This record gives sequence, C-alpha cells and structure tokens, in this order.
Amino acid sequence: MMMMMQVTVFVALLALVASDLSDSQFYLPIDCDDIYRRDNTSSSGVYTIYPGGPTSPLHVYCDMDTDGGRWTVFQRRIDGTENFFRPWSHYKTGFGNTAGEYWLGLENIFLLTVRKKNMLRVDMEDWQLDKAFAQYASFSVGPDSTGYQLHLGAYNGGSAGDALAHHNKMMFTTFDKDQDGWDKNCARHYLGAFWYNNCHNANPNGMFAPHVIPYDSTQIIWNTYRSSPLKTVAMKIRPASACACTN
Ligand SMILES: [Ca+2]
Repeated sequence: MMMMMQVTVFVALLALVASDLSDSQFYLPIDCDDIYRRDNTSSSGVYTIYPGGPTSPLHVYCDMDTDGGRWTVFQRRIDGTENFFRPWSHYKTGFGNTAGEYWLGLENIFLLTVRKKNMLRVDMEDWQLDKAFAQYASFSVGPDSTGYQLHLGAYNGGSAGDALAHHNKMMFTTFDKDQDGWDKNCARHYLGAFWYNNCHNANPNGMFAPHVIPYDSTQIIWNTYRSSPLKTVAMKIRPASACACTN
C-alpha cells in the first residue's frame, strides 16, 4: 500500500515536471510583442523574455499602454535613482532596475533587433510635465564587432522632432570606449553614453538633474524638442509589421 502511494506520488510529480517543461518549451517570448500576443490583457510591467534563447532569461519592462502597447523598453529614466555614467562593460550587458530606471544592454538590444524588424519610439517629458514623442520606421543595432552600430529608419511621427538622424550609423561610445565622430570622447565630455557623432542632438543617458546648469548638454537632452533638459525619457521598440492581434 505504501509502495503504491509512493509510486502514485512519483508519477504525479513526473507529470507536473513534464507539463512545466512543455509549457516553457512552447512559450518562450522573445519580446513584449510575444507576451501581448499570447495574452492581450497583459498590463504594463516587468516580464521575462528570451531574446538570447531558452538559457538566457531577461527581465524587461513592457509598455502595454502607449499607442496600442507591445513596446519592449530598452532605456528608461524616470527619477534619477540610477547612475547612467558607466563604462562599456555595463552598457554592453545592461544595468539598473527594470521596475524603475535601467539600460537593457547593447548585446540584448542587438539580439532583439536581429530577430525581428522593429520600429523605435522615444517618449519624453520636460520638467513642466509636457509630453512629446519621436517615432522611427525602423531601428536595429549591429553586433559587438560593428561597435553596436545604430541603423535608424525614417522619422515617422511625434512632436519631439528628429534628434536622432545625427546619430544614425554611429557606433556606441562610453567614457572608456571612444568610437564617436569627434577628436575627443563625447561620453566623457557630455557625461553619458550613446551613439555619439560629434557629439549629439540627443543625450538620453546624460545626467538627471532637476535644475538647469549652465553646461546643460551634459543632461538628458532631446534638442529638437527642448533646448533645456528633460525629466523623463524612455526608448522602446516593437515589431514594425502591423499588429494582427485583436482586442
Ligand atoms: Ca572621439
């Protein structure tokens, strides 16, 4: 009798493990678009995605509200709690808190954009809480061997204006890795890290500061929208193809 029970429990456990495995095998979302397509009642928040395959789970913030949702957020500034003046290794792998401020990591952004054709949206807010956005028809970054080169499509909407055209085709620069279009290091000079040219029209990874300092190009800037620093900014992607999902 005891033996029977043990066998029953063992079989039940096996069945549980098997169903768990098959479930994760059938459903490994690459991005927030996949999460939304599986459940279109998903709300904005932190989810686990697998852009690098089943052995590399990655936490990310999904924006399921803005303009139909499905946005995978790869950069987010909201309150100045995170330090964004960081070296190459941090920008490569990512840092911060996905429930708050963070950078998803260049390698992860590369993996996300190599798997699907994505568009880019940048949402921002000034210190008077006026909101604006900028949208681009396509967005991808090359692999590490290209310096995570930025490939940006046409500007296609938003009142913030096209500050990123100046950055298209640039490699990524941090204070300890200079791949910009200037004879000095833009990241060092403007206290951020970005696809700097010579140097920037946008500095979303610059200093978070509520007050305007005289040399404000070191702060969070999108200069086709405001010449003064911004309070918040978030950079997000979603597949460029039309959404076939229903509500
Ligand atoms: Ca340089």
